[in-house]
Amino acid sequence: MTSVRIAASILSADFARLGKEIEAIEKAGADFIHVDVMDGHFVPNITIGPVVVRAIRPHAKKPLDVHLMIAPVDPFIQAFCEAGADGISVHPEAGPHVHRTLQYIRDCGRRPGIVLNPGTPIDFIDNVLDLVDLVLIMTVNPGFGGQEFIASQLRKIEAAAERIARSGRKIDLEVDGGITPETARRAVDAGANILVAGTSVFKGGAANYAANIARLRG
Ligand code: S6P
Ligand code: MG
Repeated sequence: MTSVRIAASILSADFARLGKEIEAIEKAGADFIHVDVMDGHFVPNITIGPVVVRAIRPHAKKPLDVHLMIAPVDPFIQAFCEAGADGISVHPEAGPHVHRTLQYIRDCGRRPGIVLNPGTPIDFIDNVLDLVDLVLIMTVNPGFGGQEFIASQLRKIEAAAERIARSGRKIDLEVDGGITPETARRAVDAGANILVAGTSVFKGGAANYAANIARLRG
């Protein structure tokens, strides 16, 4: 499982010291910095906006993997692009024209991603696979860190992996929610190559980050 890449979700970092936390988690081996953007409307929590992405940008050497859980999403894409997001992932339920939204992210020079909630059918990726660099399968209902992995989504990860392989395009398959060393292995066995983890990487303070990440790599 050594080739799996880890996207550290700063939702579980110390928000009073975000810059330092990002530097520490990168030093510990994180491959991406995952930024969870929530609006209290699309999901039942409020987190951060473009000004925070702009503020953390200079502290991150690794790509900022921005997960937008906001609706409507379209009016904010440009702001996140300008703030320094490298990848921007959107939910198909977050606007009326997900195809157009993904095209717009590409036109901004960013990596477009499509995200499926646990209740969203796999078929939602079929007509946009030619547009995306990333498929993100949620293994919790988004809104909060520290939730339990929903094992029924393993079949969806497998289905996404098959469809990505059939597309012939190089598309990353990311999994987000409830990732522990045990669920990491199951997600990777199902076909994931990027794991988002918050609780399990930031636990115990900076002295433990490298070991936490190493345990997820298996
Ligand atoms: C989960 C959240 C996710 C996160 C999360 C993962 O509600 O919306 O998008 O990336 O931070 O956290 P954890 O604690 O499950 O690893
Ligand atoms: Mg996320």
